[in-house]
Amino acid sequence: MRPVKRWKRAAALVCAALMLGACAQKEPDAEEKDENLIVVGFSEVGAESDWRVANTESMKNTFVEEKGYELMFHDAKQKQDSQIAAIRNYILQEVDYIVLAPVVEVGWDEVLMEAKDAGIPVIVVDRMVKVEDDSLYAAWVGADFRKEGDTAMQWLEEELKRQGRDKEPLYIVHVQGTEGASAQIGRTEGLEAGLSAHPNWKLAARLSGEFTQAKTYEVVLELLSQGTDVDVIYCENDNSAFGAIQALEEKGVSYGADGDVIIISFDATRAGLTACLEGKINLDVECSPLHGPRVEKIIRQLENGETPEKNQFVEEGYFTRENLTEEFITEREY
Ligand code: GZL
Repeated sequence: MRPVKRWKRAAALVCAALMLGACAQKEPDAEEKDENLIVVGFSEVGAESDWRVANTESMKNTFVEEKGYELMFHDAKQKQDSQIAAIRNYILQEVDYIVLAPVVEVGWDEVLMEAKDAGIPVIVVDRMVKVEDDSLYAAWVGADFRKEGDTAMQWLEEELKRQGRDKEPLYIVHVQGTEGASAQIGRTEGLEAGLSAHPNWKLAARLSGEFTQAKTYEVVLELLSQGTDVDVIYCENDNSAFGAIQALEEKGVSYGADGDVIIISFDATRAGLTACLEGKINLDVECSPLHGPRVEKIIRQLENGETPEKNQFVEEGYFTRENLTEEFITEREY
């Protein structure tokens, strides 16, 4: 483990507090910390969704002092500039590892080169980074977002056959997540492939829900007020699905497993699965946020001088009312 210079980190901490404001969370006096701890600097996207909160919790529950870690955490409030500043702060403080959950895929080459020049390995988690030189990060772990979209299209095709609606025109409203995020890119690609494969499926509207309930409620309510034909609302995460449902209910439009409008969602958080069990969401495609242990495994490999697998995809399923029970939902970790 790299010798961590406490006095330099303390000085950098003062700079960081000025630069990043209250976002930079730091444990009490570093002097009390055990010199042998592995210091991990984690740059998180924000707290925009239930999924993101669970992802943060997984990281904080993993990198604890009892397991030999000191975690430095920064919430970027979905701003890439803020993430870049946090990474520079971690470099100043000479952390042992940087973990980055990138808000979008591009714009990381320069700061990741600075980390590389400082000899600090970077592990990318959840969304991906697109960089010229993939030696700028040691490993990535996350979901196959295109596959998630394909899973949703496969299910929709089968569901329409089951309902005897597979030959009719079908109007799909697409609510996208944060533009440029891997989850948005992959899930959008899945829908676009589905639209290309089914000439009777029509894109009624493409809206930006930014992965949040509030924004999705606003844009879907506006669309419904225009009298647009809607048969399916394809929401790129659960919080967007909750916003769409809020708008549908306000307009008195029936939806879900027993209604007119089919709701497709992603993440399969506990709240999303509860809505699915209640018949409010027709399909919820799983996207695990529990990356803490997966990132720790990568760090342990690096500590042991091993080379972790570069891109590590997590296996995922999907849920409908038919394959859910209250007990199952209660027992899930998120
Ligand atoms: C997916 C993750 C997305 C979730 C959203 O891995 O990047 O960001 O689907 C979250 O809930 O905001």
